[in-house]
Amino acid sequence: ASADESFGWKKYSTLAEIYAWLDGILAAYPTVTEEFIVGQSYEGRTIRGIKISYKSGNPGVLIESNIHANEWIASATATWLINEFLTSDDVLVRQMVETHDWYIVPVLNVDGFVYSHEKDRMWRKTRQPSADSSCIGVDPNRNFDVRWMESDGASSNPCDWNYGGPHALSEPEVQAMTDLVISLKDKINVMLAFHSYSQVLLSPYGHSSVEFPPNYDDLMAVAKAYADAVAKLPYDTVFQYGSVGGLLYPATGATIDLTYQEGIEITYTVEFRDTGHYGFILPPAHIIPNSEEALAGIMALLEKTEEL
Ligand code: ING
Ligand code: ZN
Repeated sequence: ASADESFGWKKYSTLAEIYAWLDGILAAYPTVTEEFIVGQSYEGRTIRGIKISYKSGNPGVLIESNIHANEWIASATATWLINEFLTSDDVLVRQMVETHDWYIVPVLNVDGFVYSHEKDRMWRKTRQPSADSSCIGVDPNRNFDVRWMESDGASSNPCDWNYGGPHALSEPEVQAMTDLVISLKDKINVMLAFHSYSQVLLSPYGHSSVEFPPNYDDLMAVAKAYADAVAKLPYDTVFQYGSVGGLLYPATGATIDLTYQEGIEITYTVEFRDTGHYGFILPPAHIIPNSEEALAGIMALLEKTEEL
């Protein structure tokens, strides 16, 4: 059986299963794939990424997935997309795939992801202990060094789900992702961070509900293209869009604010299915439809971006 048949996307996979599958993909497609190492987690796990490139020097797309441990649909979708990019024979998919260089990190918060599989399904944060509390872990999407802790959406209480950490970049996973963004920024035009749930595309900024980035109109036009493409599929899935601060809640220290600051001006958090019925515990039957929506959305997003 090929790597994709044994994987199947009929259930959520563990980190070990995802990494074994990734090994199979790298071995099966050696001319167009390449591994990159993002770094090491607090507990010493390797954070792995895959580059897919059919032609060097294409505009780059960076995908971060599962910075939050309990959002399992993120890595399920990221792995489905990797497979689709390598195996699809749809003309439009092939054209999109082969005219971009893809940098995909299927599981960024590896320690939290393992913990969410083995101990606590709802675990969100990293697993580094706190020096002044018995509570464990930091919200890595509040720990980047961009307006760190300058919003109510980041907590200074180590026991909170959105704890920003003792200082910016206290989490090795966040430092590693920061280094990756800085090393790739000149090659990347688009960055997406895969999360769940809410069915929204969230642009920068995180810090304000009244201040918007200079290219906000473009960001919304591109997000609309994604939402419109999802709406054309036969699933009745509705995506909304807006800025983090405007649509959601002001929250600082997130990856998308770093990528925006570093000049990657088309950048979103994509919050996948659903709108709260199952929430984080999305049944695995949603993996493939959610992934199809992500593929259609990303194709439209890139097409619209390239019209700008
Ligand atoms: N939502 C995101 C979170 O980190 C977000 C929303 C995106 C906040 C970007 C700040 C910046 O809270 C989930 N579900 O994690
Ligand atoms: Zn999240």
